[in-house]
Amino acid sequence: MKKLFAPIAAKIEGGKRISGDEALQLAACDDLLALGTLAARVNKGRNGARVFFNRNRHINYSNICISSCAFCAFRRDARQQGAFCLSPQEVGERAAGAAADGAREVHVVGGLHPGQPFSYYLQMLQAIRRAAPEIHIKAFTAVEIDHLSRLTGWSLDKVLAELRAAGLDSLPGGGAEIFASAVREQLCPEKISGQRWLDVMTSVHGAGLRSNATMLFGHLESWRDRIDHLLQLRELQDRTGGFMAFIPLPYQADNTRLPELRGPGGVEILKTLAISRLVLDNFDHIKGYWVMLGVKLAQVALAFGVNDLDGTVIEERIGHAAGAASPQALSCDDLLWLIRRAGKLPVERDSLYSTVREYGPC
Ligand code: V47
Repeated sequence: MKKLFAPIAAKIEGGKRISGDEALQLAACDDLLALGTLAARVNKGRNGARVFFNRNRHINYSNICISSCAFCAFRRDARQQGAFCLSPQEVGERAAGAAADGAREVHVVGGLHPGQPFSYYLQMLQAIRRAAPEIHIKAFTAVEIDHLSRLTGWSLDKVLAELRAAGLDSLPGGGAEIFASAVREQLCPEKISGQRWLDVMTSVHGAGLRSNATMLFGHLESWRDRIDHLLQLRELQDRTGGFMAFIPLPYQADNTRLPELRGPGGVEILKTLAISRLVLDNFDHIKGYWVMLGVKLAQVALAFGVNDLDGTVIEERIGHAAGAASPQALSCDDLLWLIRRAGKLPVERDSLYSTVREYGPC
């Protein structure tokens, strides 16, 4: 393996782009630490010792969803026990509470609701804007945007323009899952295709909005599927430059319809993070989402090419419904401690990665 690894490592160190086949060869490498060191070096070239975090709050406006994805433990049918749908005013109140606690961003997502009209989503954004005028509204995955386009019969551009006028600032990266159609067919047959997810993001970026991108991994997909997912994101990023961070999400299996899969182990998670850093040479940030990674592995991930720990989060429901063992929230002190104890420099950022405050080593 060393024979194969060295020329690919040299290529990366020389600033050259690697191919899908080369990425697959890296995936076959069982020297985890060599991969991690390489990814960490690439990250250091971009971000130095700086590790970003933000003060944010997740708000799930509803778990009622017309799609029934096999991996999702969060969704409910409208009449099922535990189903909920917040009013725009309730979402606004949560945003006001978040702002009062110092949050700069709300991350607002929900299921594909069968009954709410487009005005519900506009009112939700307006209610947040009224209740917390300064807060950055990162809301609605590409899957929700597609739903709203079908609901209204409007083009993606018109839907995005209306949402933007009501207060939308950027989009999260959820709903990408894994683009490979054969796996998607088993995992989430009712969901939009991988190509449609990419088309929505093309419109999002074309409208001047920034977004993130995710990949759900460690379920039915192969390494080839993962690399294919990364290459499609890299290709779109070449065209639009609109992605800020890439966020690999390890599968959490509890209460899903695929519980026997267990999800990836720590070695596989670190390897996937490192390879993401190495393939996505046009992404500035690889986010280690501590909710899904677990807090301690997220800290270790800072030595494997990760340069962002997301944020305080406050109330996470999607990962925890599926058994994520992490806490509901981290304080700023927790995040500072984790980053410093990894030998890095914490930087509080805003939602578009402008620096809010640089913290020293201790
Ligand atoms: O879209 C659902 C995934 C996503 C499970 O953009 C699961 O800044 C693991 O997208 N196991 C929601 N993952 C989370 C998300 C996100 C999180 C943090 C930051 C950002 C950002 C985006 O979680 C869903 C889906 O892909 N998911 N169920 C599960 N059982």
